[in-house]
Amino acid sequence: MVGETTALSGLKRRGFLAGAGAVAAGLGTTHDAHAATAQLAGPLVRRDVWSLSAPWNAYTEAYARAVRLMQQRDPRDPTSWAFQAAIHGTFSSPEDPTWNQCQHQSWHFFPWHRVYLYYFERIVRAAVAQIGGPSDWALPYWNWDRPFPSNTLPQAFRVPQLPDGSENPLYLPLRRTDAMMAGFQFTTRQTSTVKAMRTTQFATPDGRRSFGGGMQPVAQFAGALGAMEKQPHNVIHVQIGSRARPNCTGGWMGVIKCAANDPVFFLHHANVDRLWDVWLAQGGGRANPTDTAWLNQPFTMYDENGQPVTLRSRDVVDTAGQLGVVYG
Ligand SMILES: [Cu+2]
Repeated sequence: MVGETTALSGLKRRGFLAGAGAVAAGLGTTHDAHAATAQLAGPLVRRDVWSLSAPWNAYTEAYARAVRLMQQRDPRDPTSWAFQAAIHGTFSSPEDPTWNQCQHQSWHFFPWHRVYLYYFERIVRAAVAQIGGPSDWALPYWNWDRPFPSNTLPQAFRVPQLPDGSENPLYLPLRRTDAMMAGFQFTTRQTSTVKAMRTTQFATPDGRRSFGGGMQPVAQFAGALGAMEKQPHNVIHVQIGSRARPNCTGGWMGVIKCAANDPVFFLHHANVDRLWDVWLAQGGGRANPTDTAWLNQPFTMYDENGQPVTLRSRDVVDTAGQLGVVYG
């Protein structure tokens, strides 16, 4: 099974990182999902987008060019922009069975989005390699919960052109308000993670007083929201793209079935993913669920070769050790 294979390669990767070049030969026998990162000397660093020069630097420009390349691919190609966005959510039909898979309002919210980001990032990195961008490209994150300018939409998403004068695919004038594109500042009330960070249970049966949501079976909208998903995750989605206007004309971010079409979605979610690690690091009894219903839940995505790959929540609980990704 693909799931078993990828889980195993995660373990082998740890051995590889421990320093044995000899293990590299073994990688050929596993699914190559982890092989590309294993070739790098160290973990991939997801950087704070506001710590990079704005609007353009090697990472944001490579992202823009990779997004353009992915947008040019056939929408039925799993590595295309349209397909990747549809895995999260789409109104398009006929529906591919791997579309509309995003997990919200349950304890699967964090692991599902982690697996989704991880394979999306691999697909982008492969596209970045194709256009000659940095080989250590990793998804930048947008930490909106910091003073100006961090609390504004990153500039690479607000300028209409790339350095060479071509159209910038990160620029979406339909984002909710002109103010958003002109540097609207989120208030600390909107971005605060304090309430979510105070929770000590990852999951509770009905999601109340939980960090990560209710103990529900997989469903795109299960109904039991965790504290972090509610605030600031949802608040920021709706602020960038209004929920009120029909057909996502107020910006994609406000409607789940359109949200992942906006390239800023992935920087927003990288920060939400980072906050899972921050929450755990606070200690005080905070821990991931030990229930097998959570640990063994499989999520299927596509890798950079367009091949289906499955990871379980238990395969992604350690971002550095299992995925080779760290937050800088
Ligand atoms: Cu989201």
